[in-house]
Amino acid sequence: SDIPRSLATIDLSEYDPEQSRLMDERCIVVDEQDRAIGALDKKTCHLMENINKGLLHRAFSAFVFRPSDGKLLLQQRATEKITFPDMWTNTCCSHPLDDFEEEKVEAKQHGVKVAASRKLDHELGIPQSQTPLDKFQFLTRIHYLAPSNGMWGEHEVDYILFLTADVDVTPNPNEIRDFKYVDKAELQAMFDAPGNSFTPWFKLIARDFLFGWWDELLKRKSGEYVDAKSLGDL
Ligand code: DMA
Ligand code: MN
Repeated sequence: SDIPRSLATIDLSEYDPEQSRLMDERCIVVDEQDRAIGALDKKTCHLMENINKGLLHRAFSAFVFRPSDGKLLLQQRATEKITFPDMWTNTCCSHPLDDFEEEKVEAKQHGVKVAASRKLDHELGIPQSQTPLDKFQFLTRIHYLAPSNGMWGEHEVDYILFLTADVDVTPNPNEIRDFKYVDKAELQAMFDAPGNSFTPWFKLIARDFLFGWWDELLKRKSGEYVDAKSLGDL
């Protein structure tokens, strides 16, 4: 399938200026087989009106685990975020960008790993020296669609990446309201408690994959997690 011919846009003057600026980033537009077919700004890619015409882009979801106790680092998205504000979610999500040649490299999921390292630094202040590309484990990629608030939503091929590493977190307040490390029981308690809201992709990944993979990870002292039914879900 091709990029739809006429696409909607919107005025962002009512939103946070920094988050509005980031809407100019250029996402990689893909077809249902995750073949890159072009590039469009993040704003265009995240309007439901365009998503409903089939517009789809490439993304990653990174999960950082602490080696000492196997706890997962969660973040709560900032109120300033235009999509899914204030929701709890996995360590870091974003997009490999068409703006950077390296982030378009598909071999060994190089591009999404480069993007993950860049955004772990940007959102959580984690120095890139603590997130070397060869430490990321690619688990699988999932195709999902989820509306957010108002006119906004997500429609992505999302690459799931695990990283077991000690990291120093210095949150960027424009991106992140809060963060915490949780074990499986603590995460389950958060899901069960009234009043917490979670991003739809995090709920989906937790339900279908995370708890099983997490058990596997805890069994392997080395943190060297391999395999997964890679690419099975497209
Ligand atoms: C988008 O995340 C990616 C996924 C997997 C939902 P995001 O909204 O946090 O992206 P960004 O931080 O670039 O706004
Ligand atoms: Mn997206």
